[in-house]
Amino acid sequence: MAAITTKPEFAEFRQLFSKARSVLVLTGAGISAESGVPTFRGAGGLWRQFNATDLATPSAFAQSPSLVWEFYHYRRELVRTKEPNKAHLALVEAEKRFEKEGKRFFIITQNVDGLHRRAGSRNLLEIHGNLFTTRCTSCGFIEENNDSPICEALRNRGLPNENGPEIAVTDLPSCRQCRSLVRPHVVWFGETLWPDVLEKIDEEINRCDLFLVVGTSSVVYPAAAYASIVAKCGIPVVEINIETTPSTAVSAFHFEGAAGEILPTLLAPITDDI
Ligand code: BJW
Ligand code: ZN
Repeated sequence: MAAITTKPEFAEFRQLFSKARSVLVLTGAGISAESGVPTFRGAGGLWRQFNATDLATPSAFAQSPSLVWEFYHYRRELVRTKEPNKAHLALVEAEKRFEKEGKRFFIITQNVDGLHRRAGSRNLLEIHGNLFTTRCTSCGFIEENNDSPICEALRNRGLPNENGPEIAVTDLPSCRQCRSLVRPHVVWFGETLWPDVLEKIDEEINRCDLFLVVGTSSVVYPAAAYASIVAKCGIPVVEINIETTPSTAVSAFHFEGAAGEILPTLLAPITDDI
């Protein structure tokens, strides 16, 4: 990690970080990549012959709830086998330290994998929902569901290279209250984020004085707009990614590399070098 600490931007970032009273972090799929969770637009973004983003839509679910449930069942089972990585843990450590010092540290994640929560982050908003929560398509009942498999009909299904017959809707996960079909409680393309979530995002954006953007391609709205909104208010934006993205242009610093390698050094206790 000598490479990053010798960069002039590193020392400049550490100055900003030492003065920050309210750090906001936006994370995307890239932060979980080192845990072995595929990103959306990377090589792992294909499931069977489908783009993950084509299945994360209300129309895909309307057309084939069976197919979409197989896809989400596959991802639930995959994520269960994965652990938070050094990037998730560096954020947890930073949050604890900030709290002790009476400062704010808050994470907005687009990820539905629950790894931030499992790592121990508490000041956290999962803006696209969570793989382990369901919502009834009829009565709207929402509940956490960690069953494995989520229903008998999905046992041994969802494999990326094995198509099976359609599962009848009545055999798919159903609501405890009204027996109707449930869906993953996540935000699909074309759906709006939940009003309470949007309100909380606004609040956090308005109060932050340093904004970190980690492992997101910054192409999916509304999250894609946050870096430029924050930058327009004169708040420094710092991007950590293995590639440049639309957020790079508005970032004061872009640290190129894997989040699990960069974040632990970037967010290490400030007394180490100041
Ligand atoms: C690493 C790394 C390592 C790898 N270390 N980095 C304005 C303009 C144009 C369109 C729209 C607009 N407003 C809304 C829209 C429509 C749409 C949208 O944004 N479309 C764009 C694609 C153009 N947005 C919506 O529909 C949203 N709804 C909405 O805004 O409602 C109002 C409205 C609707 C319609 C029109 C106008 C207004 C809802 C978006 C919901 C997104 N849902 C998903 C699925 C969630 C459930 C699930 O997981 O199944 O969310 S799609 C998918 O993309 C998922 C992700 O959270 C999201 C973002 O992806 P992310 O996290 O950035 O992943 P990747 O794969 O794209 O990038 C990974 C990055 O990591 C890369 O940069 C790598 O380099 C990097 N990386 N390894 C650091 N080790
Ligand atoms: Zn119901």
